[in-house]
Amino acid sequence: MTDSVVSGNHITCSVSSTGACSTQGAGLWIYSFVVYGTGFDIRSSSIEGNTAGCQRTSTTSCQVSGGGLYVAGGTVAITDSAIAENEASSAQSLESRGGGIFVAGGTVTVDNSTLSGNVAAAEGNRGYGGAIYVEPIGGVPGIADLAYTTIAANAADWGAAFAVTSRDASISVKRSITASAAGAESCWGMAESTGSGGFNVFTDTSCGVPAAGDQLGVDPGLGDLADNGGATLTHGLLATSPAIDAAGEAVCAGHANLTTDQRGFPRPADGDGDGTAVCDIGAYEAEAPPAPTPTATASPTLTATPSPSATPSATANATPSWTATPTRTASPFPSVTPAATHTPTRTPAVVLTPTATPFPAVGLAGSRGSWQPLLALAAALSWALAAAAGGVTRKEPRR
Ligand SMILES: [Ca+2]
Repeated sequence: MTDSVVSGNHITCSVSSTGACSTQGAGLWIYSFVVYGTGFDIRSSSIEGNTAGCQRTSTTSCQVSGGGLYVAGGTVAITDSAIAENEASSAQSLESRGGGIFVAGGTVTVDNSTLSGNVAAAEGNRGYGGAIYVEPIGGVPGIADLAYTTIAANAADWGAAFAVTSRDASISVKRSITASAAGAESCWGMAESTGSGGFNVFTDTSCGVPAAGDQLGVDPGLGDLADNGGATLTHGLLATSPAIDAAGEAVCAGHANLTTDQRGFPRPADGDGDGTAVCDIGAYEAEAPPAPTPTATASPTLTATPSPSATPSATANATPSWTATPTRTASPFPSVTPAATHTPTRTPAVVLTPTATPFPAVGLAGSRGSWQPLLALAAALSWALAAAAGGVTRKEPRR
């Protein structure tokens, strides 16, 4: 089934006698296609707004299974499609299971698709698996395996997104978004189911053992279910979504390599604009942000930017190199010229023996006898003074 729409169908049952009443697959009921050696493909199609319910009398057991799609064995592949706003519910039903898809044995693979707004609800809180419910049948395990899929805004009494009933039933998701209302548990019965194949965004922690790349308890940043291009409805990713470029691979490996998203837009794209195109988690690939358009700016006023002052580079405290201690050169001692021994030659003192020099006779009349000694004394005195001054050479007196 390709490029098709299955929408607005409704089934119900009503019995007035004792017995069971069951409704299955309001949109599609697919029975064991593997028997005929092939699977059943749903591609680029929408299964929307189908409802399964029942009318029950007081003595009737009523079960409602698969609002959008009921799979009984075989292999079903869903690609590039939307399964939205289907419902398995009735106020009177004993049990409602699989608002979007009910898998009763067999394998359903889902790629590049959106499961949104599907509901499983029943009287007495017995609605299970808002988007998908899986159980085995007749010894045939039931398997749902999802990749690059967005599961959002589904609701149920147990397992807003997924519910399984036994070890022979499993739901695994990888590189997908599972987002439920605040406080709701997305998964029920999956503690023993593999659950995560990695690189998922979950709004809570109910979906089994986490794997590498999982983001748990995280708001995936989804837009409303809308026509974002392509043939089917999708949840766009807000610019702040943690799913953008977070799938951990540049080749988007679902059950086959996916070169476009659910809408047909190329994937991967460089949604975070870091220069590397990585696949986004979920069915929607955010486009690369537009390159900033340079706006003409008025010629900038040049402000003198002070040149940065050079940060002084830490100089290592130079350890002063030891200056060579000057080699003492033997200072030549001044040669001492031995002082000439002065041997004073004593000039023998001349011993003067004053001799009375006879004064010339002075003829003085009258008083010759009284002037004589006085004149001699004066002459001796005069000579002695001249000798003391050195100016007189005295003649050695004759002997
Ligand atoms: Ca991307």
